[in-house]
Amino acid sequence: KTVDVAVVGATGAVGETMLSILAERNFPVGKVYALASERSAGKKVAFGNSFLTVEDLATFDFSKVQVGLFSPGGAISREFAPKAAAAGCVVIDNTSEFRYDDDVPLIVPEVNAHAIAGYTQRNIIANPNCSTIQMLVALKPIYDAVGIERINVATYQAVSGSGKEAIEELATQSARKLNGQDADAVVYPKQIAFNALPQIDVFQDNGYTKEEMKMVWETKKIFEDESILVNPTAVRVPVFFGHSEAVHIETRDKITAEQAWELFKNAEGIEVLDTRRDGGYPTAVTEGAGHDPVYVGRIREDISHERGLNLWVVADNVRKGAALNSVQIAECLVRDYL
Ligand code: 2RA
Repeated sequence: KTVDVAVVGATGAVGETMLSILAERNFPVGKVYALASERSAGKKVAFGNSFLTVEDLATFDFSKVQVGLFSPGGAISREFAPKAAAAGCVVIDNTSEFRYDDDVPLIVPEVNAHAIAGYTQRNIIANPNCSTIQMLVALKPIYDAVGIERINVATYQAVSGSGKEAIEELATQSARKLNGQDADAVVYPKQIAFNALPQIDVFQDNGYTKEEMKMVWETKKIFEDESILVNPTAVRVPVFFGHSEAVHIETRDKITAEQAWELFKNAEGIEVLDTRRDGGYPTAVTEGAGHDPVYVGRIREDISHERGLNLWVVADNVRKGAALNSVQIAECLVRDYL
């Protein structure tokens, strides 16, 4: 069985990666349409060994496709996802626009694929935030085995999470600074080259940023557990691709590092890199960029808490954090529901 697919936001970092992953994974596409703004219509984007001509989203007839992979920015999804859904296209949306609606499933296939069944309510499925996805893929086996009462997490997020302009800003700013020149901070509030910014997205009244609160809200929804306590600090670092996270959890029942290691080794979507030797852990540059698994290392019992466990979690934020997770949701949808 094949399905016709539209990729919305096809010229963006995530949209381009969605197209390449659809081709890489031999997704059963009949026709695939690359959609973007009128300004981008006519451009060519790669799809496997061929090219697609970008079409104008505003005039596209969504009754022509069964699945829409959206990553066009929140405002565009807000306007066009309901229209596509009404035309019979099942929308898998990568923006935060619909994630917190009770009648929209929020899916990490390795964690809660069963919840995809709820897509029939609005014909919309939401893709979680990249920093949430990699953390919950890593925590799922622990959560199922011994329960998790509390999560403290500090993230070290690549600039590609902010899109192509941010990638360009890091490169240009770094070169200018190395040349002793000034470099304006445009995408970010402050210089990102050779720096670390403890702000991703806007500040909330409680002093957390929206990126941090997304990790709180989405963890509770995806684990279907309103009691779990989540305390994030999200930091932007001068890395191009790959988010890293220092995760400290308090489990309900005691688990040793060895027991956790075994759970990770046998868990879907996880690769363990943890030798306790020089370089024996995953990093954004080596394992993060361009890879699909969620990598787990630095597994160790918390010396300050009897049921504490510490992890270092790395994943490609554009692939598993957005495009791949969306395509995996589409694969489950086509296999089990369409
Ligand atoms: C970021 N998680 O990293 C956000 C959106 N991709 O900027």
